[in-house]
Amino acid sequence: RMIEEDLRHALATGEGLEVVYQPQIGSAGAVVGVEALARWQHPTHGHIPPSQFIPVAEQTGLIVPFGEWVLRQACSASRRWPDLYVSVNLSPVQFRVASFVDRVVAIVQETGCDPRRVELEVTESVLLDENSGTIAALRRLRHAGFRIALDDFGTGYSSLGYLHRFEVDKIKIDRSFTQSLGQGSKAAAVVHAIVALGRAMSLTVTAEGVETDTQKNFLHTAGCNEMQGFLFSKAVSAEKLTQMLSQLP
Ligand code: G
Ligand code: G
Ligand code: MN
Ligand code: NA
Repeated sequence: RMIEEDLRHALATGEGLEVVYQPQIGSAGAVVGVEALARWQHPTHGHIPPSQFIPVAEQTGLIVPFGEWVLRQACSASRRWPDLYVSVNLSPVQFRVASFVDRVVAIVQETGCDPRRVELEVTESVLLDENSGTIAALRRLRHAGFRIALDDFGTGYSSLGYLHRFEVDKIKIDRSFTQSLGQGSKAAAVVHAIVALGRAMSLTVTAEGVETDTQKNFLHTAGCNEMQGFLFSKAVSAEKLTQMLSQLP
């Protein structure tokens, strides 16, 4: 696999890899956090999206050093934004490493980052991996101060059974629901149900993929706590984000 060798090289040298940050907006309209998203500029193929290289990294185990690299970058960068939290995506594969929790804790310590400002995003598939020690790992991370967000909520198996067994702080409504708003009543019903569930369980509810004012207004009225999407900003470099924040009133 060419892409594997090239990714290994990129990781060893840092060449072509970057972490960008997409703002998350609170209900009062202020930026409250950012999601760290990996970018890879390949020397000959150009931009390769995460949807292509993350699966390769997962199959080859490279996701373990890659995930640690992203976390370290995000923690270091976030020291410039002390009022914001930073969210980092975790792959289920990272949870299979026995020392995973210790390594995550070591990275926040090394970078001088407060774990209470770090949110770890996991997908529903992570929670289905019942025998892997994942549940114990999530509990330990939470006790170490990290917040846990359930990403792509509603697209996986959506067994609601795990919500009372796993301690999570936030659910992120998948952008497929956001983007179906205004196309009939079903998406609206799903969003209302997720917000009600989140409120009943004292979870923060974030909507992803917000692109229009109509979607924003609907989500705001529905009681969604946070929003993220191109309407507010795409993911930008750490430098650009620092500049954007300094220009806000
Ligand atoms: O912008 P976007 O194309 O960046 O991201 C697509 C998907 O790739 C995201 O939904 C996210 O789940 C995944 N992704 C992006 N960056 C990372 C990362 O650093 N680690 C993991 N595990 N997934 C990531
Ligand atoms: O972690 P995850 O699946 O949720 O990552 C977010 C992904 O969604 C990234 O690929 C990011 O570029 C993308 N994204 C963020 N905001 C929007 C948006 O408003 N519209 C669309 N179509 N994609 C978005
Ligand atoms: Mn995410
Ligand atoms: Na998502």
